[in-house]
Amino acid sequence: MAEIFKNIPEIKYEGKNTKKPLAFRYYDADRVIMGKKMSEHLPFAMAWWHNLCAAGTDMFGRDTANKSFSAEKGTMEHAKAKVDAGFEFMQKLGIKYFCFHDVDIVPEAEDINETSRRLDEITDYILEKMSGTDIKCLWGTANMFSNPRFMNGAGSANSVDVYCFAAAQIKKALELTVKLGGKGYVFWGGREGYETLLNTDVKFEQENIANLMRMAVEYGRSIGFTGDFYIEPKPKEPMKHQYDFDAATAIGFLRQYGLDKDFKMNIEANHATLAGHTFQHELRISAINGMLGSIDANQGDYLLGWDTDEFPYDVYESTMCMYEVLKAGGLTGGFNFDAKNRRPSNTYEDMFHAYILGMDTFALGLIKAAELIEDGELDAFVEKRYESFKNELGKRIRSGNATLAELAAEAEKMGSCPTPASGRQEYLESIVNRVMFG
Ligand code: XUL
Ligand code: CO
Repeated sequence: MAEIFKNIPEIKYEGKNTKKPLAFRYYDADRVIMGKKMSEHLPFAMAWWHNLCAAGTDMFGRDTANKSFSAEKGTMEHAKAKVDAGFEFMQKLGIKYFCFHDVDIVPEAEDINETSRRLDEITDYILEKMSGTDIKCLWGTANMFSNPRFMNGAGSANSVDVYCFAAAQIKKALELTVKLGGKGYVFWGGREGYETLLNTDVKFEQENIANLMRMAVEYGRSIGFTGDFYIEPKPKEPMKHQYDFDAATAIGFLRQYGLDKDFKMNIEANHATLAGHTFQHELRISAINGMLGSIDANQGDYLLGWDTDEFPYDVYESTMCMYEVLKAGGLTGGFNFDAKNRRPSNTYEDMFHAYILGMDTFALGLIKAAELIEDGELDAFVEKRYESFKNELGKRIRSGNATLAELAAEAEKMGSCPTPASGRQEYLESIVNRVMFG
């Protein structure tokens, strides 16, 4: 097999002082942090669509990068060249997982039967490439947002015919995920929402989405899929309003329709900020509900109101992410770089720089999060902050046995409320800085 990324060596850990551009400064796969290797804490994944398909096209201009990999685009030769490029790329970086949509791995045909045939062929080829490597599939999904047939939604479509196409794509993508040994299956509802309530029956659409998910779970389990299904919340874009607005909304939806045993969240950093939350907030809400499954690791831009899908470099954010992940006992999924090079970063080398940046940002975040936990001051503060609930009355409140009248009587006995204690936010932020830079 001819080398595609010529002049790019295997990327190695060289330490933070190295001046070598193509090297890890923080990601040291075998380094043990809190009893586990970095590579186990951080199961990184390559996103097929951004890395092997996206070439810099935006609303105002065409491709800037060449992702033909020496084959003609739109052909099965090109699909195979992308597989070759993807495996060489992952091997050079030591990435052990990949994520894909059905239409990332083959050119979509007019007829869905032909698309399915192509998908069978390419997944045979991917399986061949996987054998003899330790590269695995993290999750698969069906793209139910690009094709014009989904302009009115997929699971939320107003047409039974379109709904059938969504079902067919999910069925096939589940079969492919099982064939490739995928750990998870994602639902990202890009077209599951509305532009205007003037033409939309929200309850009807949500029931249909839930039914489609239920059928997916039933079918997936029947063909041996034992992994997690994920909802990937996002509040908007492409739709004005998307039903899976944020983790709290998606978890409520899953519980309402009895899907919560089979689903977890796939939390994307940039989606969190679009919803007006921090990344950490979305992770915390998922974790406390037992639904922290997987992560789409990227970063938004606070000055821009859309999903910029940048490679993460904000170490505060990755630290607080890893703080949540460590406290939750790790992920069942992994860290998928749902991120793309900026349009002017258009060379093969830039693809490597992007992943090196992302992997180093999360490695550094892991190191700092472990230090924060080992330091213990934040935990001790939180523990102390709620300590009044350890008295008899507090215990009765916590166990759900107190009555409103009893508590009111207590307040009346006190007459005026004792001065509440400070939340010490600025002090706690200075502890974070001490651990980050001290
Ligand atoms: C879109 C997005 C998707 C999902 C998979 O914002 O994040 O790429 O991750 O469909
Ligand atoms: Co994503």
